[in-house]
Amino acid sequence: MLDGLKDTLGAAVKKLARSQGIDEDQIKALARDVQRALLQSDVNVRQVLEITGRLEKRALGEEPPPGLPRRDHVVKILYDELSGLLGPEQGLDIREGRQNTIVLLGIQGSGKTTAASKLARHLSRQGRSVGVVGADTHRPGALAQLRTMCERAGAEVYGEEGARDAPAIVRRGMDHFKPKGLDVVIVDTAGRHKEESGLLEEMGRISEAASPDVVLLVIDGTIGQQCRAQAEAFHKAVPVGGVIITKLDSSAKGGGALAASAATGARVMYVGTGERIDDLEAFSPTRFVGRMLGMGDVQAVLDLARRLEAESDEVRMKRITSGRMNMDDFMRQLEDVSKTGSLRGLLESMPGAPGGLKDDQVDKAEERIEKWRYIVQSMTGAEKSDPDLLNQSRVKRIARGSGWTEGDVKELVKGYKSSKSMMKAAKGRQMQGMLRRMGLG
Ligand SMILES: Nc1nc2c(ncn2[C@@H]2O[C@H](COP(=O)(O)OP(=O)(O)OP(=O)(O)O)[C@@H](O)[C@H]2O)c(=O)[nH]1
Ligand SMILES: [Mg+2]
Repeated sequence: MLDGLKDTLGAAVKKLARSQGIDEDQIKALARDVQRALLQSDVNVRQVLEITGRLEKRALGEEPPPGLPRRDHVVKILYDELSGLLGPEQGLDIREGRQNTIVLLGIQGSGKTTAASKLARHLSRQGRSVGVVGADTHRPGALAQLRTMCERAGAEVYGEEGARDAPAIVRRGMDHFKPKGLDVVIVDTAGRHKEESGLLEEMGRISEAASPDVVLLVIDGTIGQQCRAQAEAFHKAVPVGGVIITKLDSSAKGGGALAASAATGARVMYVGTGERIDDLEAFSPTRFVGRMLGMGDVQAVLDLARRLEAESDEVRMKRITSGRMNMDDFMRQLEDVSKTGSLRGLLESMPGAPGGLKDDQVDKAEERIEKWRYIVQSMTGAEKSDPDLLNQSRVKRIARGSGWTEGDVKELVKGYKSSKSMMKAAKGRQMQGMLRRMGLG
């Protein structure tokens, strides 16, 4: 999959690994190689320039944690930036003990019917019972195609030969499966040409009939960066919870497709990598980038960097006390505190906190940290390092992605901001005392 991108990026990393000291020329050359690789993969020019601009700036400006060779640090920055381009990690959330309904949308030929059966197969392999509703009333033979493919997936198909009213089929299909207590029901829909606004309207009515837990948009990866416009158009009609990008095996433009979808805030959850029923992969941005860079080389670097970064708390503390705390620092502090069980101490040290805290107040605070953890996971790398970026539309996207409300996201931002200014104000000695009380010193 995406061999071109992999070859070019892999070669750039190898070139860097072979070089002796790292100087500005080498970093510039790396940025150029990355630019070329991304553009060839049809990533949008603006995204490419943004990412290579940041790569250069960070590689030249940031000090590696003590002990990490500069060269490895640069590889790690490259890895960070590329994963950031693909958005946060997010899989399909299947709730246990009830039926989960998934509606697949997408234009004609994008790969919906194939994806429906691949997904049915994928989920039944995980031990889940799956039913599929065929609601494509436009394409002759659609139901037969679905039945053939789903037979291989071991999933029952509900369909009505010759019926015309797709939303009504969906309603009856839902009634049919409801008493069976399945784990998942997948609805395959019709895709006509993208210009037809009737398609989007019908999608709305199907979605109403199915009341899905999640709508997945199926996009043909061979269209590259045009994915963005398509994802946006669909999202206006129906809230899209995730994306499946298909045909990544037969396209050099897959990188652009992935990056463009992520840029809309949609999560790429699966990628199709072939015509066979097993050619579906759960998509993980970090794993994907690792593979593109040649995971063998990169994993060791990342492990080392992580270890050294954990050791370089000094660096982090300096950042925090100089008022440059980022969202990761904030969460790390909260997590360290809740891990060491000194949350009570922290809460009691907060200005305005009542003297003796009740247990349920501590429990509430722990719940809140848990909630915030999900919210932070829905932020992009850029948002985490600069939470000032969080405007209304980003807050909305994060709320949608994390499953909490916009109010919850704002509460986190407020908590972060007050903690940031408190940390800045409490420098030096005072800071030490406070950290100790928080279980950090
Ligand atoms: N190479 C490759 N081909 C794929 C992949 N996914 C789907 N296809 C092919 O793309 C074509 C269209 O797939 P379908 O699943 O029928 O697409 P659809 O969206 O259901 O099409 P309509 O129902 O007509 O809108 C078929 O020939 C599939 O075999 C993939 O991941 N890789
Ligand atoms: Mg179809």
